Amino acid sequence: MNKGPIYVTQPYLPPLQEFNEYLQQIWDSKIITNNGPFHKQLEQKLCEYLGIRYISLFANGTLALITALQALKITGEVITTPYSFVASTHALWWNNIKPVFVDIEAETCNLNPEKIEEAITEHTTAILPVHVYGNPCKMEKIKQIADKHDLKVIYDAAHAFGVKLNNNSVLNFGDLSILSFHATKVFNTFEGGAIVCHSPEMKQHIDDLKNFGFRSEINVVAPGINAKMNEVQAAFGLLSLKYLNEAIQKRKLIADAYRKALNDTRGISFINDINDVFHNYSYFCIFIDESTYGVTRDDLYEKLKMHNIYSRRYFYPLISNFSPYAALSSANTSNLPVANKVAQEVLCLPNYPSLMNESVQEIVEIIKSTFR
Ligand code: T4K
Repeated sequence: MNKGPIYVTQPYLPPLQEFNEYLQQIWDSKIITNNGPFHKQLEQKLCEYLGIRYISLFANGTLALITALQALKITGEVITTPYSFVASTHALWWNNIKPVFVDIEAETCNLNPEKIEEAITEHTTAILPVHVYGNPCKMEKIKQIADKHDLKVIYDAAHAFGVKLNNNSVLNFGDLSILSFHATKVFNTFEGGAIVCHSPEMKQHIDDLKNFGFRSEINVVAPGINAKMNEVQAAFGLLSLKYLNEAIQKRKLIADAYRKALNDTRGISFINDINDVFHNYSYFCIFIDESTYGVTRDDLYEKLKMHNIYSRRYFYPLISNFSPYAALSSANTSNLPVANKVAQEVLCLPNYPSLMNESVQEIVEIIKSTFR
């Protein structure tokens, strides 16, 4: 029935004609990077759109994360989740920081605040939680723990663009939050990312760090890196922003359709919308209980593939099970029972604005007919 392959996601691409107009301006000005006019405009527009005060644009989310840790001078040990994209933990390694994995809660797949305190040692300096699939972490509880133990909190909000709790951006919590604008994200600039902070001084410091530490032509104030977003990326972001609400609405309709259709399928569960949260529907994942569904997650993944449908197992394997980290004591399966179980059960289904209703129905039919 479907003509071509269906991937877990496809980037939202605004009309090319309109992008050409931005490109023309770049060609005219010949400013293609280094805090040009589109870069400045995008920072301003994102602050307005997201309901935040300060943002620094980056070449990608991973460099934003690495730089956020530098900006706060984080050292020693950092408590984090094994249930994320590898970049969350790699950023610690690149800063010579030891990751300490703490288990997740099954309901949201986020770091379980109840498990954080027992992992704190004299070397702990920060907590790095992830708003997995854009579902907000228990931020108040995490703040209480961080304040009590004098720890910094850096949120990996790569999935949480536009997500709000009680009408307040999740990016307003924690010391810093990072975003990813990768092609696979709700809002993309091809590649891209950002750090969100809460003071002009911190914004200045982050801007220094992402541009070699240059404050002026003859003054280097910090050992910075080159992590800047360029003008073509920023222009694309400005244009995409105009279409974003519509794109999120389409994702919501698809998530609703999956939930409605799969609600009564035994052995299949999913995360419902959370009260008081404005969601961005960045991922739609199901969890397969093999004992009830009668088929393993991996068998369903393969079956979908046979139909040219490429779901993804985000996040399997756990970061803690990858070779660079597997020898850490906190990576032990007995320390992470929930994360290990969820990683075996999860399957992210295609959800993106241009996904056809017929494709959603086909995916649902395959899932239902695979049940034994
Ligand atoms: N923290 C978290 C929690 C993250 O999830 C990520 C990134 C980061 C930090 C780091 O941010 P960045 O440095 O990436 O800005 C993808 C993305 O590469 C990665 O950005 C993302 N998380 C992760 C969850 O997913 P892959 O290896 O699964 O991507 P890939 O290339 O297999 O793409 C998935 C599907 O998307 C493809 O099957 C087809 C479609 N696709 C992909 C690309 C790149 C397109 O249609 N067009 C495209 O250009 O990692």
